[in-house]
Amino acid sequence: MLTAVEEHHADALGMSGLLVKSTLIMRENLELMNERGMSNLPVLLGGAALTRTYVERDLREVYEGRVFYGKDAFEGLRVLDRLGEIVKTGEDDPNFGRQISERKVHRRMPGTVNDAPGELQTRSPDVDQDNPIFAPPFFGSRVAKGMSIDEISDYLNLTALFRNQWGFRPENGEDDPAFKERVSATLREQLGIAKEEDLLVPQVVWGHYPVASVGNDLLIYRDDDRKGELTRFTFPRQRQAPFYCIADFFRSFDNPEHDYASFMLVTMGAKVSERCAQLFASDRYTDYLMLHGLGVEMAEALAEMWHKRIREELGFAEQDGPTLTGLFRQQYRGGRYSWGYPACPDLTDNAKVAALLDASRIGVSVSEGFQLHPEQTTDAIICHHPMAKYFVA
Ligand code: B12
Repeated sequence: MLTAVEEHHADALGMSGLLVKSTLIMRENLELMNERGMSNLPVLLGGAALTRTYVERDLREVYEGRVFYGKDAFEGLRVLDRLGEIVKTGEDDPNFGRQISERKVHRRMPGTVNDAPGELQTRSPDVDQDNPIFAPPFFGSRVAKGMSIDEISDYLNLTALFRNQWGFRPENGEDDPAFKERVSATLREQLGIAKEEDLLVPQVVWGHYPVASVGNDLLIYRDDDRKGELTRFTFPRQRQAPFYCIADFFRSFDNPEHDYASFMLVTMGAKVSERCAQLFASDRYTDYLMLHGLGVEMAEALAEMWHKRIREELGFAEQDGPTLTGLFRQQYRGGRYSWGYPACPDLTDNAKVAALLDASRIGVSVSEGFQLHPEQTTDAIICHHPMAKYFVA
């Protein structure tokens, strides 16, 4: 990035962080810019993993120059406009981009559960241990390729795609069904292009394993004799009631009953990322936005579809809610947790999942920053326990 700044005589540098890990890299980048005497360059930061306070307090304390948070691209443009004015008029405001926001103080009422000392449990007393266990049809992992794009697109979250990714909004008092019907024409067109150019290459690696929990750990075995431990995951536990931890959703090691967990890693392949990069490089931003949005939401759709497939294999898919929107609200038995989300925030476990499932068979690797490559990839652990729903640890 710094080489590009020099090459293009940039007026400012923008960085975007999707994962929490990238926010730490941003901090290191700012420190490096200080060291190299490049802090005269204004920096704009944005992305799903950042907060305004992190940028306007923590990072302003680090960077010697100006640093701004951009909630969206428009806020970024407004900052650049103002920076342009400063250069043009010479009327500088030294506080602009440098003023450190006040630290937000979260006051807790004394005596609330948060303050209870020594409250940490080794297992949540609220999680039943007598739920039925569903034995999987096989142990170990399998690969699936060549799924139909049309079948996967039936699982698309149209609100996420049309509004969040593509930025469409209802027009002239349209209600939601009319809005979705109108934008569906664009979806059909985009899917048509993707199919014609073979841009979406859905691939899955998934598996079922005997498991046992020990405190916050989940031990994963090769076979039902539970002799060969393949790997283990350590999950965080809530520090207040109901003290949930993902490990609680499985029988403990000392329980005579054997329990099972499923894992999956799904990808839409590298081709869509490559095509997106080409479109971006040739300034075809609308085409880029449409294809990128489609690719990432198709990855989500494939995850939803394969999770259903796993429920079918385990034999309780008939408990699913009747609608697709219901599936997005976890109306099914059990739950699916992706690493990096609040019940299992540790992104380094992406590497363990990829190794357990041997994700190289579908061309997926894990970067130094524990990001999954290609971009349109996601992994998860699937629990059959009926109480396994989203929570924040
Ligand atoms: C869609 C999505 C996915 C998709 C695609 C991701 C992608 N590459 O785009 C898929 C299914 C592939 C995915 C996978 C994963 N995801 Co995800 N995903 C999301 C989701 C729901 C939306 C992200 C998105 O595309 N938004 C739409 C775009 C347009 O918005 P945006 O990126 O925020 O950008 C806007 C602004 O932030 C701003 N902006 C952005 N950058 C910049 C820069 C500047 C300079 C400025 C001014 C403005 C600006 O402008 C943009 C337009 O308004 C978010 C949650 C959320 N609501 O944000 C989680 C989220 C990003 N994912 C998350 C996680 C954990 C993952 C996985 C690690 C899960 C897993 N274990 O599989 C994987 C990682 C994938 C990988 N390759 O490594 C976490 C990340 C937090 C963390 N712990 O690091 C999030 C925040 C969810 C959460 N609440 O925990 N994910």
